[in-house]
Order: sequence, then structure tokens, then C-alpha cells
Amino acid sequence: AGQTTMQMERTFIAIKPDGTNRGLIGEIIARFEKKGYKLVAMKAVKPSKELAETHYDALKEKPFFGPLVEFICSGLVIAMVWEGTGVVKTGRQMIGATNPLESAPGTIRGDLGIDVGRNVIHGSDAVETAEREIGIWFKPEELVDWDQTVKQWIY
Ligand code: FUP
Repeated sequence: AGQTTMQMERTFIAIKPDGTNRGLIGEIIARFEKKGYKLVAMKAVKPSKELAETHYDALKEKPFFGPLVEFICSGLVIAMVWEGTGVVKTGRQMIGATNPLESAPGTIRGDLGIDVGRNVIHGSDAVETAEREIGIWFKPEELVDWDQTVKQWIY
């Protein structure tokens, strides 16, 4: 049976500095738009070290943590919240495996990257992670309520 109502699931997606520097912002946003997901919030920021460390807190014992934080803070990040049915899991599928050399062709990393330390994009790995990450990057009032917005001008 087809599902006619979009479930209110949200994920945090970020285009990393390699993606913004290489001019891949439009390409990446287009994939989420064309898939049918709804953009709920977006900002362009050069993150502080504190923000990047908080975001990647679960990886703080990893040997690549320092370089990872430094890289994320090195340039512009496009931070976004996308909404729709299954967006956390499907978003991860659209992004592909962490190492772009192992990401399937057709995925964002599989099509657009080579280096695990420059893998273009971040996407939350679970609904709870998404809630945490959205809270780190956005204030609640920065997120649009799609149902309310659409109701204002679709009759
Ligand atoms: P992912 O959820 O696919 O972004 O992957 P992880 O949370 O495991 O890793 C977060 C980021 O750390 C990756 F996007 C890139 C970086 N990383 C490395 O630089 N080297 C590694 O071996 C693994 C991850």
C-alpha cells in the first residue's frame, strides 16, 4: 500500500568544506530535492572548533579526530535539515559508505569523492543522532514547520 502522508522524520546533512570549495553545493542539494525530501533549514557557516568538536564528540578518541575537526573548521559548511519519510536511512544510502572508494557509484560519495578524509558530506546515522546534531547546529525557531507553511498557500 502506498504511503500518502510524509512521516515527520528529520535528518542533519552537512556539505563539508571540500564539497563547498569544489562547487558541489547545487549538485548535492538537487539530489535531496529531486528525491522528494523537504528542506527545513539551511545555513552556511565556517564552524568554530568548539562546534566541530561537539558535533564529532563520539569520535574524540579516534586518531583522525584532530585532523577531522581541523578540516571541518577550514572552510564553509552548508548545514541543513531535511525532512520526510525514512530520510535518516535513505539519506545515508544516498550519501554512500564513509570511504568514497568503497561507496557505490550513484551515491554522493561514490560519484564525487576519493579520500575518506575529504568525503564531501555528512549525514546523521540514526534518528536520535539527528535530533542531537540538529540541536547543535540550529535553534528550534530556525526550523520551518512544513505542514504549517504549505497550508498557508495551497488550497
Ligand atoms: P560517516 O558516518 O560515514 O560520516 O562516518 P564516521 O562517523 O565513521 O566518520 C566521520 C568522519 O570521520 C568521516 F566522514 C570522515 C572521517 N574519517 C576519517 O577521516 N578517517 C577514517 O578512517 C574514518 C572516518
